[in-house]
Formats: sequence, structure tokens, C-alpha cells
Amino acid sequence: MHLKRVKVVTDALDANATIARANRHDFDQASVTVINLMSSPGAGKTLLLERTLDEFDGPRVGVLEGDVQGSFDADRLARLHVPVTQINTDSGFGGECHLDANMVRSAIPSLPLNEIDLLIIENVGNLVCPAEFRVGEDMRVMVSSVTEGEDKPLKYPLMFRTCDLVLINKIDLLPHLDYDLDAFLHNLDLVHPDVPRMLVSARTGEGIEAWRDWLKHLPTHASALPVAATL
Ligand SMILES: Nc1nc2c(ncn2[C@@H]2O[C@H](COP(=O)(O)OP(=O)(O)O)[C@@H](O)[C@H]2O)c(=O)[nH]1
Ligand SMILES: [Mg+2]
Repeated sequence: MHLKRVKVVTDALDANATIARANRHDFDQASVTVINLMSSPGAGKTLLLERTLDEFDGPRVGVLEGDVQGSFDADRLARLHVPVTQINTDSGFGGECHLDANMVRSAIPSLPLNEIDLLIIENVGNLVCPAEFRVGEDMRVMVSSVTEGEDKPLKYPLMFRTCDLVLINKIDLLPHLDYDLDAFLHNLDLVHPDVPRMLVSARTGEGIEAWRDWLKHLPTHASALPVAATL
């Protein structure tokens, strides 16, 4: 019984990887670089995007918003002059706690790929499942806020190990917390040594310019990036 269950899970991940490659191919064809933005719920992904994309003078950005229900985040981003597309995992996808490659595939026809250079996918807030499902992204960026504690890299290693950049958010709150930043960085290095990291506050704007620069210096043509590893 146990072995059968493992096989089903493996098959599902294989199927996901195949669709993720098809998505990646379509994004490459359109010369769109794709970032999969992940975090726990409330780490600050949407506020970070609001802060980042407000009068952003870098590549032309589109956002794909993944939520279980509603369009709360898409509505927040709508005032910015960027195209925003919503996917809800509860409509037809069983209310999943993550985006998978098939959900992103279903959204591709609605994405203005000819009008953008960079697609940022805000994944569903969760530190476990999104890490297991590639969606066709070139880069994975995760947001870890200082209110979540220093131990998270050790508790959710796959998420931290598979990302290309860690944004440590809400640093404006550091004076009010007993969060030990050095301990967090040590734990991060145990799981993913030397992964690039930036200290930011989506609230005050501290560190946002460095993150914007990182976005501006991404290769504009996706095919210039290494093929994303499958899990
Ligand atoms: N103090 C502080 N609050 C933040 C920061 N970033 C986000 N928040 C707040 O954290 C809450 C969750 O933010 P949101 O962007 O919705 O998180 P998401 O679920 O990851 O998209 C909101 O109340 C934000 O205003 C930050 O840098 N500092
Ligand atoms: Mg959000």
C-alpha cells in the first residue's frame, strides 16, 4: 500500500514537471522571464509588489496572482499600471494550497505575454507545497518576514533550498522583536549556503531599491537563464 501511494505522488510530480517545461517553453518563446514569488501567508508578498512596481522603471512587468479564493491581492495591485491576472485554486482546482504547472498553463492564454518582459507569479501563501511544484519559472524568490522566527529554514528546508533569492522582510519591526537575524542567516546557510539575500521593508521602502536593481539586472530574455532544475 505504502509503495503504491509513493508511486502516485511521484507520477503527479512527473506530470507537473512535464507541464512546467511546456510553460517554460511558451514563456521563452515570448521572451518573458518568470519569477515564482513564494512565502508563508502574510509575509508581505503583495505589499512588496505594490512597493516595487509603483513607478518601476525596469522591465515591463505583469503579475499573476494565485489565491485560494477572491481577488483581494489583484485588486490591491490594480491601481498600479501593470497587467494583473488572477488564478483561484478553488475554482476547478480543488482549493489547492499552491499553484501547480497546470493552473499556470490554464492562465497563459489570459496573460499579455507580448506586452511584458517579466512575469511575477505571486504563489499561494504556504511554505510547504509551493516548493514542490515548479510552474515554469526561471527564478524562485521567497519572502521570509522577521515575524516568522529564525528557525524557518530548518523547518521548511525545501522552500529555502530551491529559491534563488531570499527577501528578509519587515525589518522595520526588528527593534520590537526578539528575532535573532544572525541566527536566521546561520540557519539559512545551513540549508542553502550563500543563497543571495536582501533585507527589506515593504512598509518603509528600506532595501527596496536593491531588490528593484536585482529585477532590472535579470536577463531580459528567458533563454539566457539556465534551465530550472526539476525537483
Ligand atoms: N511592518 C510591516 N508590515 C508589513 C511589511 N510587509 C507587509 N506588511 C504587512 O503584513 C501584512 C501582510 O502583507 P501582505 O502583503 O498581504 O502579505 P502576503 O500574504 O504575503 O501577500 C499586511 O498587513 C501588510 O501591511 C513590512 O515590511 N513591515
Ligand atoms: Mg498576497
